[in-house]
Amino acid sequence: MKIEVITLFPELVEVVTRHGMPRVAVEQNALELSCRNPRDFAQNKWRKIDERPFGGGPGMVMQAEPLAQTIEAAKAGIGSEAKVLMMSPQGERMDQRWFERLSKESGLIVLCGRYEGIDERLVTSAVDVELSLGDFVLSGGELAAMVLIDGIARLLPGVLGHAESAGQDSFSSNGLLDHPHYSRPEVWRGQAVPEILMSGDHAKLARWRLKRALGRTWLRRPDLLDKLELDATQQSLLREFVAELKEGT
Ligand code: 9D3
Repeated sequence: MKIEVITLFPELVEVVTRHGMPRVAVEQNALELSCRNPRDFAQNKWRKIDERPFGGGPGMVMQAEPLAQTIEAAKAGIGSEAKVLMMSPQGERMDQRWFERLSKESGLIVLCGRYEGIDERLVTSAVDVELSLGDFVLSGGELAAMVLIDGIARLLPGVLGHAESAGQDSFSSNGLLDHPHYSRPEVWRGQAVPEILMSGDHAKLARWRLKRALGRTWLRRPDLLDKLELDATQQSLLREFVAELKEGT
């Protein structure tokens, strides 16, 4: 996949491919990231691409023309059919389904805003979808773009043992939170790992992990459970979890 990021801070966004899964994706030629700076398309010698908002108000607005030209240049490089995403607090909230959908595209153009916002005429004429990280205020879209790139990189075919590991994610395979994890030593500062992990009984272990995943989701994210249709096994495991919890208190 090719991703072109349009940003006033290209050196910030490029950092995402220096580490971890996005780096592996680039090394394996599954991902190609390039950044374009709209300042390179400014129409003045100061490379200024922001102006005061019509109608007044605080802050500055990114102007339409330099952004339009940057998007056109990106499309020339990546293919004119590439979707244009804009990172925006007004956007649809990103989730794992968005990453899965977008990971199937061959090219993406990701527009990052700074200042108060972007001239709305550019947004309505050139942006296909606005995506948000959530209901909090950042100072620009770059970190959101980096989140998107990281989330997509680990889903690209050829990256990691992509099928195994990505398939077992919370939110992806069964829609539940993850079960807890334990590793060596068997006893750490007086705390032993749950006995079942040492038993070697794989069927029992799978049930235990599913029970813990269900229980945690019930405790911490009941909204996720509401969206699921638990099968009979899952329902009885969750009932066991709740019963054991009540015994313990
Ligand atoms: C405090 C300024 N806000 C006025 C009510 C508007 C505003 C403008 C620009 C708020 C944030 C930003 C910059 N944010 C992003 O570009 C952004 C973002 C975010 O702030 N939160 C969550 N997801 C995203 S994606 C892009």
